[in-house]
Amino acid sequence: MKTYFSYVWHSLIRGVILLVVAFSVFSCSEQPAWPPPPGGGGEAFPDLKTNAMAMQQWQDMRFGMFVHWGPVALQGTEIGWSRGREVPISVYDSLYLRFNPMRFKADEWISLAKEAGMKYFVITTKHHDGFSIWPSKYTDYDIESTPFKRDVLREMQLACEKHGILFGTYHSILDWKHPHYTTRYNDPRPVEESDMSIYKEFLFNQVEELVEDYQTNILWFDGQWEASWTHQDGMELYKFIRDLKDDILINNRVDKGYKSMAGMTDSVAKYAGDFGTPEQRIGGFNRDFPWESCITVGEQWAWKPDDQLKTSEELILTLIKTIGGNGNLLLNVGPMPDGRIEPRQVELLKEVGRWLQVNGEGVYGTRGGPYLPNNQLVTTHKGQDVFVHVMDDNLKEIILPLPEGIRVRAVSLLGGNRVSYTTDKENLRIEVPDRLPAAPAYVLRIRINRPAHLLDDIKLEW
Ligand code: FHN
Repeated sequence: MKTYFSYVWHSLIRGVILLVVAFSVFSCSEQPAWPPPPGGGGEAFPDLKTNAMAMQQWQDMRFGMFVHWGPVALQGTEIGWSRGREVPISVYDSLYLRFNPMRFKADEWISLAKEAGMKYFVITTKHHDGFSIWPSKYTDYDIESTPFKRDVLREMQLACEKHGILFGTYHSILDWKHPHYTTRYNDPRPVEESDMSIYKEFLFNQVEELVEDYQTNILWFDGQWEASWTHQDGMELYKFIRDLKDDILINNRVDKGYKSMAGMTDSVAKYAGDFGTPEQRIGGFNRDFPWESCITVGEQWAWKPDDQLKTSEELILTLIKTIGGNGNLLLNVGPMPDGRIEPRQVELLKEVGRWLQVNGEGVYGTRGGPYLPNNQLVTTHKGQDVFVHVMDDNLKEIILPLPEGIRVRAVSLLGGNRVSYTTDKENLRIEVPDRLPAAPAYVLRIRINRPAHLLDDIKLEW
């Protein structure tokens, strides 16, 4: 027999369940439906748009590991560029015969990426020097012809899958070694007998291997700038890849629209590509076209003995300024010839990871703004939260303009407690807590009364 008490109790439980369901539906409905990304196949394929879900997931990740590696690590000079320059071509092109990185462990690299707070991974499959880091069906100048023989790319793919890190690949369009690529670099070989149609078939075949055999999720092209590669070639390659795998992301260096300084694309309608690629610099604030800064931990892309490395503070501030501009950061390490990432770089990445363990809520799944960056702070936002990344720990008060209709529900310090604040008709005034986490930046979370992505960009007048 049901007693009155059990009836009341069950009604209460049912009511709580209904409330939880209603709240979760409402809060999910608060999740922003990000505007469709503008990129795609360019003017030749105007209806071929960037895969919106793939782009949203990639932007949510915000932070990835870039790796430039190959037999050139034996020399310690720059990959591709030192061939025929600091290193005679005959010497450079024979390095693979000595390449035997016996201490290479893909799991170690990806475990480090994970500990650093990186969510995706991009490795050079073939750089400008033409060496393929997987056993390609289309060349013998590849990993299978080295003493090491192991399929580095497969091992990286499997390690990424094991650790839940998105697997991506860098591939150089230009190839200064291939006989049919018609632009030479410090190389006396004539090009009269060279046939770009033969080279393009080789390039497309290798790209198909990366997509079909290794299921890459990101094709990070480079080396698009020489006359041998045309705008039409770029759009054709973009379409070819998307026909193979629709939910892949392809950067703007597949085509000719890359603007070197800004790293963005001259015209998204004209040129193919899904995201912009400012290099060795932090891109400008841009919520219209997705972008990613690629930056080295040291000064060289490939490993160099005693390279001048950035500090962990510099790396953390670089990450903050990048996401504050609505970009992703692809941070590059150059592994050593024995297959290890050098201990100095390992420690730097672990430092970044420790900062992200406290402040990751203000990074992952966010977008830049709504307050435009300045020298003291940048902001990111997610749902009804605005995150203020404060890079100046001398500030005693932070004043943020409040757009009409915006109400502040709470302010708190990530990794800390609630923070005192006052509001008037125009501003939010935050009293900076006395005790702050370790430098180089602390993050405040401001919960407001509506989805922050609806706010327009707000300029800070200070
Ligand atoms: O020439 C390359 C360079 O070696 C490196 O790969 C960077 C990073 O993507 N991209 C080119 C320089 O713009």
